[in-house]
Amino acid sequence: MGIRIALAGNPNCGKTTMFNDLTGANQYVGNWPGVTVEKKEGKYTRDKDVTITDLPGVYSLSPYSPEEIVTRDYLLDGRPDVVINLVDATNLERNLYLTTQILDLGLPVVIALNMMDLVKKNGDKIDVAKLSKTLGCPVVETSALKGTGMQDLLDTAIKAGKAGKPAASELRYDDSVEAALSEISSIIEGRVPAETLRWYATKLFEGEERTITGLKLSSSDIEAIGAVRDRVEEAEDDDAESIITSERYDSIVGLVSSAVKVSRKGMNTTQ
Ligand code: BGO
Repeated sequence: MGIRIALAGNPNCGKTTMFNDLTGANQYVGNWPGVTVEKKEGKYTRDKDVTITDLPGVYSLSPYSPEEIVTRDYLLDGRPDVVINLVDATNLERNLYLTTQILDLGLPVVIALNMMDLVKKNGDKIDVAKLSKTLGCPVVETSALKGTGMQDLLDTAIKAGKAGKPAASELRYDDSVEAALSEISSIIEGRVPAETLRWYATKLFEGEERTITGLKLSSSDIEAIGAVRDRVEEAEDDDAESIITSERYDSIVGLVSSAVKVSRKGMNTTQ
C-alpha cells in the first residue's frame, strides 16, 4: 500500500517550490471536483509509492472560500496518511494559526519549518525541539528554495504516515473554553471518529452551520450545545468564533515567545 501525503500551508509559504522539488516531472494538474480550484498531485521522485497532493494555500480551515473548503474536506474526509504542514519560519505566529486547526483534525502531522535559510541569515534562533514537543509532532527544518532538509522531511513524513499516530498537541485554551469543549465532546462522543473529537467539538462550539447540518444532530443536542456556547459567550462578552480565534492566537503567542529568539538585528521578516 502506498502512502498519501497532503501538503498544506498558507499562501506564499513555499508549497509550490517544495511540491515541484519533491515530484519533479511526475505531476498531474487538474481541478478539484465541482470547483475551479487547481488540484495538483504527483509521485515522490525517490519513491513512486508515495503520492503527494498539494492543497490550496489557505490561512484557515473555515468554510468561507472554495480553497478553504477543498483543503478542509480533503483533510477531514479524505484522511491522507500524513499531512506535511509547511510553515514560513520567518512568520511563525501568522502561519501557526492554520497549524492549530490542522492539529485538531487527529491526523499524523509533520511540520516543515520552511525558509530556514532566511531565519539563519537574519541570525534568529528557533527552538525546534520545543516547537515539536508542544505541537506534538515532528518538526523538520527546510529550505525549499535551496533544496535542503527535503529528504529528511519526506523520510520523517513517510515514517509518521506508516505509524499512523495522530499529532498530540499540548496547546490548551482557557479553562472555561476547555470545559465547554469537553462538555460538547461528551454530547457527540461515539458519533464522530474519536481522533476528530476536538475538531468537531470546536466547530460546534463556534456554532458552525455546515458542521451542525453535516452531523445531523437532534434538536435536543443542538439545544444542549447552544446552552454551553451561550454560557461562555456571556461570560466572555464575545461571540464563540472570536473566542476560539483569540484562544488560538494566545496559545501561539505563548509558544512563539518561548521558542523563538529574535536576533538584535531585529529582522524577523522576509522584507
Ligand atoms: C518568489 N527560502 C527562501 N528564501 N525562499 C523560498 C523558500 C525558502 O525555503 N521556499 C520558497 N521560497 P511559492 P506558495 C520570489 O517567487 O513556492 C520563495 O504560494 C520572486 N518571484 O521562491 O510560490 C519562492 O506555493 C521574486 O519566491 O509559495 C517564492 O506556497 C523575488 O517564496 C516565494 C522574491 O514560494 C513563494 C521571491 C518572482
